[in-house]
Amino acid sequence: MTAPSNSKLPKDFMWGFATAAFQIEGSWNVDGRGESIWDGFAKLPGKTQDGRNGDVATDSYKRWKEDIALLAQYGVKSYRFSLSWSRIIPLGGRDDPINPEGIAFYNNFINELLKHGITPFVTLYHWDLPQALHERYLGWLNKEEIVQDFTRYARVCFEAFGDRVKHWLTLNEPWCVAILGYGRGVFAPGRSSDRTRSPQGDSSTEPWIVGRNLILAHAHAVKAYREDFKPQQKGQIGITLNGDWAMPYDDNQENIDAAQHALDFAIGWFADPVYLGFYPPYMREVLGDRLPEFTEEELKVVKESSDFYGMNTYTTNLCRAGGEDEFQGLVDYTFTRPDGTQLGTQAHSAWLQDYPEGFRALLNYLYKRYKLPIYVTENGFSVKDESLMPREQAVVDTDRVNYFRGTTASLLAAINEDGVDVRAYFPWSLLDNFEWADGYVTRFGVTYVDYETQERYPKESAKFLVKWFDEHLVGEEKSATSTITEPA
Ligand code: PNW
Repeated sequence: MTAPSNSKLPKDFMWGFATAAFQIEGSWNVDGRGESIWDGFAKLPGKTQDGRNGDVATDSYKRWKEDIALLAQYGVKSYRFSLSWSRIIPLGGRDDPINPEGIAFYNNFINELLKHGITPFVTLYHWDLPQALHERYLGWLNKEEIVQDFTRYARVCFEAFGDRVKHWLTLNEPWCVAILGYGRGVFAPGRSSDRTRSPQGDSSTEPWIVGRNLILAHAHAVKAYREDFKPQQKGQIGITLNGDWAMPYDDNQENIDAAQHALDFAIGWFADPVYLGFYPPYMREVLGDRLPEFTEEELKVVKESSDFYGMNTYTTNLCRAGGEDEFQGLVDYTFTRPDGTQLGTQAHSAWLQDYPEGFRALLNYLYKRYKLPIYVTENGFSVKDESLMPREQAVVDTDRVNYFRGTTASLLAAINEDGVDVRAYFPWSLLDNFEWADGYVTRFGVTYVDYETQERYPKESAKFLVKWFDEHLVGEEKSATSTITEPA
């Protein structure tokens, strides 16, 4: 039975799965790769929940063909992955040598994707800063150096891969880089004012400086692309931001305001400068001079420096005024409603509950405010205690299936009923993988990874998504089979 056309996705809608280099590649010291800040950080005692690191991860540097075969089997149209800066320029800097083996690896990878008719969606920076840049000049804290080094790295990538890559993301989730890396100190490089956590750092100033520098690095890479590559390569480039829907806890005006304040700090901090050309006034009010300004010259580069809105989103928070946490805009977050019920199903990650209505509301909010096509570059769910289950049980990931049933319905409603221009949807993640400070305890994959054998097993959620997109995409015959086979 075919669904009526208003319940279909628009023509050319892209879907596929997302990953990031450090979370899957492993082979941290192979073929000339340099060290990244996450290599050392994950090996420090107490930094990951299970004490494990990214040395092997899902072994995807070696099993890349297998990963692509899996994508082809799922019948995706697109794949979002990131490049490892330290494979391409091992020491990272603008005068440091390029590693031909790094370039060759991603060339082969991209060619293999294209051979299967899968469109590459490439992130330049998913948190794995070359360690040498942190040692030389404190990485993202150093505006002059990092902007030039990141721009050169971006140019090297456009030059090497831009003939085939037409969808670029500069930075993944700058909020996480700045707040979790330089404020809370739970992500590399682990700086914080909390001296039980870190010998160095100042959580009251560094995150805001890093945020400004991330925006500038992004903007200069985009400028380079638009001036020197886009005319021939004709691709699109933008940034991708994390941000969850914020709902007032109740009808009190102060809580209605609090929800907007939460959005200002989580999303507006980056999105307002990049799309509108100024910081949210509420941030200035709270942070005063600690929020570093852009010069006139800088603002010209920053404003309108993204061709689309790249949206990573997972959940919804109920917001109450009077919070103490500056990183949340002095807003209190909860999942418990005034009547004591929970907003949705709890994930393994403490910060995540399933609330699909929030996904639809956020799509509407972003489209109204920033008025650009939206690419959903991440969306996913970690099932509670999944890593404690035997594999046979873990692949029956009912809570994740319900999550994707909800978000796909919201996606369709936002497009067809609300008129939001959404062009792509990338569930996180293709595979269970290295979940940063959680180590391997938290699984986000639609494919189960047995970390003893590195064998991959499709979960029910993969089957659900494959079938759902099969039913909702219009047009051409799909090249891949949508029957999913289990490994022998
Ligand atoms: C994103 N939070 O990170 C990242 O882009 C992925 O690399 C990651 O694996 C995925 O989401 C799942 O966590 C986040 O604390 C990390 O709210 C932390 C938060 C949100 C997103």
